[in-house]
Amino acid sequence: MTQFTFGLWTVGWQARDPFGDATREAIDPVEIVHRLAELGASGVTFHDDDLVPFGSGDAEREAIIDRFRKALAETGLTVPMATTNLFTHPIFKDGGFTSNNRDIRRYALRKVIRNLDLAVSLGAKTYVLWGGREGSEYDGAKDIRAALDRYAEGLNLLTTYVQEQGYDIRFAIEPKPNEPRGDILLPTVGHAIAFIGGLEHPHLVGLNPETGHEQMAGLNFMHGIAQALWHDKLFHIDLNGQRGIKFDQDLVFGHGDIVNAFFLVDLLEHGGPDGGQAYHGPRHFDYKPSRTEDIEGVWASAAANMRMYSLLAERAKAYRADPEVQAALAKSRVPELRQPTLAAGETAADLLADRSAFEDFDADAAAVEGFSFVALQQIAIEHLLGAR
Ligand code: GLT
Ligand code: MN
Ligand code: MN
Ligand code: MN
Repeated sequence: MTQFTFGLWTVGWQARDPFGDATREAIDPVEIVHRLAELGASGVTFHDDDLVPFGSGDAEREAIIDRFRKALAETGLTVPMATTNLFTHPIFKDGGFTSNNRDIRRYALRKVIRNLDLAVSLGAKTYVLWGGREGSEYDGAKDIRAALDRYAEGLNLLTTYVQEQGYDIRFAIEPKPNEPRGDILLPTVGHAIAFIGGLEHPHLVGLNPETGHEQMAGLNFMHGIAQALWHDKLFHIDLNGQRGIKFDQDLVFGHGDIVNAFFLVDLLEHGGPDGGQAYHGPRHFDYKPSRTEDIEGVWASAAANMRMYSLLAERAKAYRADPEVQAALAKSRVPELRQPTLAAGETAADLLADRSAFEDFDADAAAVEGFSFVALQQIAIEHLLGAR
């Protein structure tokens, strides 16, 4: 069974935006747990402040956590991931790990560790870091190299801490190009992967890419996920929908670029060795029920995410199983790319000695043949539309 998970902050979003007030009441996290379980989700994720309101005292915090644990036990919902809110409180207006103010950086680290301890006690295996406020509006206001030093310092502290504690948890950086900051540090999957390579414990740090965040930068989300898999860095995933380069829409999964969503699901479900799953973690939806929706619309939109994923998985399965698709893939030479360009043991000298590769190679003749990519795409779209 596919594991579907949702953040408390997704269905719980009250739809306050920069131009308008909330259109919905807050929902008790305990109710969210029960409703998600009824809808068929297997897990729930949260920011510290989604569960325990900022500024709650220790006794209050314990009481809230106890109620939450009880709801989890009653429903069987798991907590595979948790994260920290380092963006809502005004203290974080210039960031958490990379604020110019050192005291704020120290406070941010403490806030993360406090919720990390809770996350581990609830069984979470992934701890997400979305640095939405880590960035700037003004190029002269932030020393970017120093900020990256501080970002790395924070992650190095956390990876050392979890090893000292013997925790079985890894960190996942969530890139985003902009919003709420004018420019956010580690803006894309590629930037984050490069950054991880410079950390002290890179094996404990991977990615939590979000569909809309890559698409806001005009990038191909499926390509980003494929590269994260190639680096063994797809620790978690935030699925949602986005229509083009504009503000972060957080639509239902598949309600944005559905063709890219189809190929993404195909990759996750069939991109592994022997056509199996390429990613085994939770299919986590980080969407926002649109501001126009009432509470009924909230639960309908939550169900829509799971339904979209399941429908796309069904369509991808039919696509993979279709002999015409296999023939079209072969005609387009898609499987041929898996064949190494050099023969086993072949050296540069051998390649240079191979006259058939160059001197006797008829480039003009080889250029005539087309790749039939359009025909392949047409079959894929017909499967996506249920026309095959
Ligand atoms: C916030 C952000 C999301 C992140 C969440 C994790 S918070 O809602 O817009 O994309 O995944 O901090
Ligand atoms: Mn988003
Ligand atoms: Mn978001
Ligand atoms: Mn997200």
